[in-house]
Amino acid sequence: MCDVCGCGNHEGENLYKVSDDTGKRTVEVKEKLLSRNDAVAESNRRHFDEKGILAINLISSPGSGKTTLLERTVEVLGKEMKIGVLEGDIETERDAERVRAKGAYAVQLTTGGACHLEAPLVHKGFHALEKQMGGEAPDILFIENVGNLVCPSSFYLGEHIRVVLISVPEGEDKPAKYPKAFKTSDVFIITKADLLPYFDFDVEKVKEEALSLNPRLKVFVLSAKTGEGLDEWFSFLREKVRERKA
Ligand SMILES: Nc1nc2c(ncn2[C@@H]2O[C@H](COP(=O)(O)OP(=O)(O)OP(=O)(O)O)[C@@H](O)[C@H]2O)c(=O)[nH]1
Ligand SMILES: [Mg+2]
Ligand SMILES: [Zn+2]
Ligand SMILES: [Zn+2]
Repeated sequence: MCDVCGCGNHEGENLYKVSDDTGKRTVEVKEKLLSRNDAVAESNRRHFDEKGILAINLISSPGSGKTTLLERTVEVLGKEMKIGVLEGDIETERDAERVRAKGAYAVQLTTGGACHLEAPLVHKGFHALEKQMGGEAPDILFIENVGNLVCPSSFYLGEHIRVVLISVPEGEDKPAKYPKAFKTSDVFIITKADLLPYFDFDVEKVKEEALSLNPRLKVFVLSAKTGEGLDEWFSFLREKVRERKA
């Protein structure tokens, strides 16, 4: 369960509905949890660096199109390089099965209730993936986080690149409402661009809002359905893989 948003509600104690006094303790507990996560994340990062792996953490609300984008990515880049995927979900193997069907190596991580991935689970998953790959390492490791635009932003997993995705039907007001996901990411992808004619979604306005939160963001606008914008995404990934190997 999650001690960041308080959704875990451990033994009836909602961590955010507390008095000032208990609040102080809550902050300490949170800091301890996060620093333990970060220590394992750093060790994940060393694993990735030693093996020349580019690790990418994908964060979005449920249904924004993370797995669909991975399916398209594996179809194309899977012919040029080895792609591994860690699929984070609360339950089911469905997303791992989907990307495996496209030719990726994939391990499903089920959190059994938690709304985000944490570094120790990713560490376990990474070693399971290595085993699946017969001891080889992928060129790119995608980590698809649990569908949630809030809590995953607080947990560094050891990734080199963090990607936040918003799909057109979700609405153009999302960056300012979920600022942490945007402030901590390197890439912002607007997905389902094929639906722009049917929604009031001003791409320029959304880009501007996201960039005002984080000017470092590299922005892509794409559709996994029509293929629009995918080439730019693939070129970006190829370039990053080259940099990592160099
Ligand atoms: N029109 C349109 N639909 C899309 C696009 N990408 C994904 N979808 C649809 O959106 C739905 C959800 O897509 P997923 O890829 O499963 O979303 P997800 O982010 O992986 O969802 P969770 O893993 O549950 O968080 C599916 O019905 C997809 O077919 C797109 O570019 N255009
Ligand atoms: Mg998915
Ligand atoms: Zn949570
Ligand atoms: Zn290890």
